[in-house]
Amino acid sequence: MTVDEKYMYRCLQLALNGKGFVSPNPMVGAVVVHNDKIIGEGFHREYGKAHAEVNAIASVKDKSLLKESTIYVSLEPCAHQGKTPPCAQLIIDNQIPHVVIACLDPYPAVSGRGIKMLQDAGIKVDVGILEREAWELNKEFFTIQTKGRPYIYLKWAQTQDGFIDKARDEKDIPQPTPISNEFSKMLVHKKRAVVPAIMIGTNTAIKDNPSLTTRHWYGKNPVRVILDRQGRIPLDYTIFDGKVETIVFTEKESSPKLEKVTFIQIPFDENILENIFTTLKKRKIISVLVEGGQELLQSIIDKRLWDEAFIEISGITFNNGVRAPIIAGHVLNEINWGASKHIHIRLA
Ligand code: AOF
Ligand code: ZN
Repeated sequence: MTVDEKYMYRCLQLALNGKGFVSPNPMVGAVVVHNDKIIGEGFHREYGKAHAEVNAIASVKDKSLLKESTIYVSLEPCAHQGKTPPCAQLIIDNQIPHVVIACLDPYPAVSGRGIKMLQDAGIKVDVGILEREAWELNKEFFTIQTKGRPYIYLKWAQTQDGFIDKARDEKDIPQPTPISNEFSKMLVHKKRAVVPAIMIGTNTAIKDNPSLTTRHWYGKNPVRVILDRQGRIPLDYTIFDGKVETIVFTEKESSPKLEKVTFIQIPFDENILENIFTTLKKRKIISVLVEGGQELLQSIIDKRLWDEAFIEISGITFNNGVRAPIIAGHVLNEINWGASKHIHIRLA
């Protein structure tokens, strides 16, 4: 590990302290180094509040040392007047001669301008230290900025013989046959607790009457996002219990007034997924966990509108039923837990 990487790792570590508090802003950490010694540290603590550089510089006791220091930041210092003044200007004002950055800020008001401001002021700037790690840390923020949609996680459990559900008709509902074991269920709920939204299609909502909460873990419940073109989901179902914020995309002009439920009317045409994701982005939802069903998952896969997928292949067999989605990607991890295999893939 190089010296630059060592300090940049510390920036990433600090940045992580903002997890859960800064979204939809990125998590950012900064470290001020003088003569190979850290003399100041900071991170972006809360949405709308001071940026990492501000906190790091403020924590330096002897400000006269700044003129001989290097500041490490996990994201390009901002060049814009947002909710806070530009960090690049703060660095210039404090006459810090050297800035080391992990990656560029794709935010249109910044993207490269922060670096230019610094360089124009005669400051030495190095970019690209732990770039991949820094991207990974804020992959949701970067995806929103570069692709204009939230970061999409897909998740399903399938049987050994490739089914995600038994063939069920209206009279069987809602009685899904469990495929995951209790432990996997807990892991799914853990995942739910760290995403701002969870999404399912109409069939899943009708057949399973799910609650989409984090009850097997702890933490806040994500916003429920449901597709219901014709308003077929019964109003006494759990998703309408008024306990968790719920967004229903529908084609119907008029919908009932329900507590914590927002009906959004959109055309169910070939651009429906893009429209939904744009709407969620506008609502500051930076990532979505899509849990089913087959149709919704497959259409997201076919349109390459996903980023990561978590697939559990359990030991049981169904012989027939609803076929699991077909997906291909870059395998990040594959692990066996008891009778289940868990595969984690990323869009290639
Ligand atoms: C930095 N350091 O610690 C962070 C940055 O509304 P504002 O003023 O908080 O600006 C938000 C934008 O600033 C955000 O979208 C991202 O581009 C950048 N975040 N920049 O120099 C930081 N958190
Ligand atoms: Zn800033």
